[in-house]
Amino acid sequence: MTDPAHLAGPTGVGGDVVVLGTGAMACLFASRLATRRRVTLAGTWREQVEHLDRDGVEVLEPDGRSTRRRVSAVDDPRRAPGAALVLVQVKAPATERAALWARGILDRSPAKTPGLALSLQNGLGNLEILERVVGVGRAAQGVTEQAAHVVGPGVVRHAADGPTWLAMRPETADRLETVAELFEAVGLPTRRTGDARTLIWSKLVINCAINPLTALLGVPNGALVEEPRARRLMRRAAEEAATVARALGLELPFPDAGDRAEEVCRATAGNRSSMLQDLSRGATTEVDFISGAVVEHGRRVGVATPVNELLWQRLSATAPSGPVAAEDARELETLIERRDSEPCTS
Ligand code: KPL
Repeated sequence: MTDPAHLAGPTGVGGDVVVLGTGAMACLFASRLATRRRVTLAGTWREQVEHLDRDGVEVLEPDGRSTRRRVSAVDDPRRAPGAALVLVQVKAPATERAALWARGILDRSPAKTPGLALSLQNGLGNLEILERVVGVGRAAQGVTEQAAHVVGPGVVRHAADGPTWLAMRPETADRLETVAELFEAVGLPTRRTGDARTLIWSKLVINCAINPLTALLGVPNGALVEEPRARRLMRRAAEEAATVARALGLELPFPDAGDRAEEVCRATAGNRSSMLQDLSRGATTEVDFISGAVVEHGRRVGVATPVNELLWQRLSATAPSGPVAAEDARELETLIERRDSEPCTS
């Protein structure tokens, strides 16, 4: 296999990597990249950072194998070493802060060419923040169909393998191609697209359908297709978001948003969604950047999004009250009550 470092030099975007974030996705990407590169994870979750720095990151793979790889980890991202490639894998509410950290890391990089801060996050608005803080020529967007969750300090279960998509915009395409080759070389299947907005909305349609419902019901992704009422709400959330995307002039890469959401549920059946993981550990969720973003864009283009509105209101203390259908609200409450009387342990 060719070594992508030859394309950018050992100090370029094919060289050392800093991953901002220490959650499941950050650990998964760090573990893969550590087979070829020096990787530092930087985050503020102190217990996780201590384990990662001392014991490395352990990934339990879908086929039952497990790997443990050495990484460095720092609990103050301002002390992360300079690097020309920064993966931004913090939760959306932390992007503003992470963008400042990313700028410092890129500025400290020994590389002669400009580096890249690549967002691999869920939700709307992350790229715009990165562009503002690190500059358009150093900000890039990807989304990933990998699915993983944390099972213990420093240990991640890789629940499903899927492609990572990179938006090849003219400002960054040359360096992002090096990143794509690096990802492929370390076993992260990678696809390229020209359209960052469509890419982000394609993932948003899925996240607004799966994440809030799995979080509220405390179930793994696959459970949503097994319960008819949950399945109906999930499909409607996805369809509302797809209608908003179309009203914004975007052409989504799947004909039916509900079917696509079901497909992702089945492909990632055993995974605990990122929002369920956040809610379980008492962390702020991304619901404002997922359901909230769908509702707000829907308002701007005159598309009603009552199911997203309901999920947003149920999960966010700051969601403004808007119209929701009483029947949907009753159905959701019934599902939640059932969860409370039959707690799910998976
Ligand atoms: O992106 C995800 C997430 O959990 O954030 C999905 C695709 C729903 C996989 O769990």
